[in-house]
Amino acid sequence: MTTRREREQQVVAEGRVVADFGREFLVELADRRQVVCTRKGKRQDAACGDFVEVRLTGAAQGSIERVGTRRNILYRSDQWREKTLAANVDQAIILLSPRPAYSEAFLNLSLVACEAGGIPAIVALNKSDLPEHAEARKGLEPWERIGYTVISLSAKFDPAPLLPHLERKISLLVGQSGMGKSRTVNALVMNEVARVGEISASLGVGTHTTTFSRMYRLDRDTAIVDTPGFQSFGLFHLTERQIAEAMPEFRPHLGGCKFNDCAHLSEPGCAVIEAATRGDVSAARLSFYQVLIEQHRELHDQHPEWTR
Ligand SMILES: Nc1nc2c(ncn2[C@@H]2O[C@H](COP(=O)(O)OP(=O)(O)OP(=O)(O)O)[C@@H](O)[C@H]2O)c(=O)[nH]1
Ligand SMILES: [Mg+2]
Ligand SMILES: [Zn+2]
Repeated sequence: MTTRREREQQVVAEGRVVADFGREFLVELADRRQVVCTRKGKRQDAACGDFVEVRLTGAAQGSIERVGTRRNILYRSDQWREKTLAANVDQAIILLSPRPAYSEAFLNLSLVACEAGGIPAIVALNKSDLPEHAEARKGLEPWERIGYTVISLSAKFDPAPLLPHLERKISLLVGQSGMGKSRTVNALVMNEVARVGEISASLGVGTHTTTFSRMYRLDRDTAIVDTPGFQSFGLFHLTERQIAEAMPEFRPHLGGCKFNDCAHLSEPGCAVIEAATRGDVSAARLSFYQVLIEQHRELHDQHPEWTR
């Protein structure tokens, strides 16, 4: 326990969380000094990217006293809990690879999560050095038609195509395990990564598959956030309407349904379903949406306390 006098003598500083180890956070202060912080009390509510107020308790130690208001936040989730991926980012880069093959469901889910969170997303197909890349790239044409930017890169041999999309932004790398997120970060920021290896070793965290979110600065106003690979996004907090609005190609049709509360499942006079019949909305995306809504309803039936 610290006495009141000791606490009063401790310095309070502003900083930004640059790594979220779960129980501990790495906070970068204005003078670029990095301090390992605990979160005061039992709450673990700070996220990578958060602006925080830190009470310094030692040369390289502190405790997070306050978490600033967030511009946006993205969650990763499994069946049991939600964890934060990062907060206050400018865009998300959904990183895919032909081997292991990316999942279309994952791509669609991450795009919905980003749209609903107000985070612009681009799609990047990694491992362009692999022979399977060309076909995988063709498979992404439906997303390009919706209006998403799709680029190709090889984290191993040629990460350059990513560079113009990173400039003066904080980009969040999102993707399933093995897509090459860490390799991409490595290709962009060699030296820093070596340092993080040391930090993870000292915290007993493995260095292979990524287990925490970590922000790397490329220059003064450009940074990239590596995140742990995961399979799904928590969309339980969204309403059905928000999910439909998170499908950009649905938007022009949403006002045209016969019923005001149309969920676009099988209602008569549904403008979204009609658009799919004409081929203006892809059948695969409509079907993804409909399955998502059905799962959403099942979950909400189990949890009537959630809003729908
Ligand atoms: N051929 C080839 N292999 C790559 C490329 N990028 C990454 N890899 C390999 O793919 C594997 C997974 O890469 P990681 O960077 O660890 O993948 P990750 O997305 O960070 O995975 P998690 O941390 O588990 O989420 C490694 O063996 C990489 O060397 C690439 O451009 N070409
Ligand atoms: Mg990784
Ligand atoms: Zn409808």
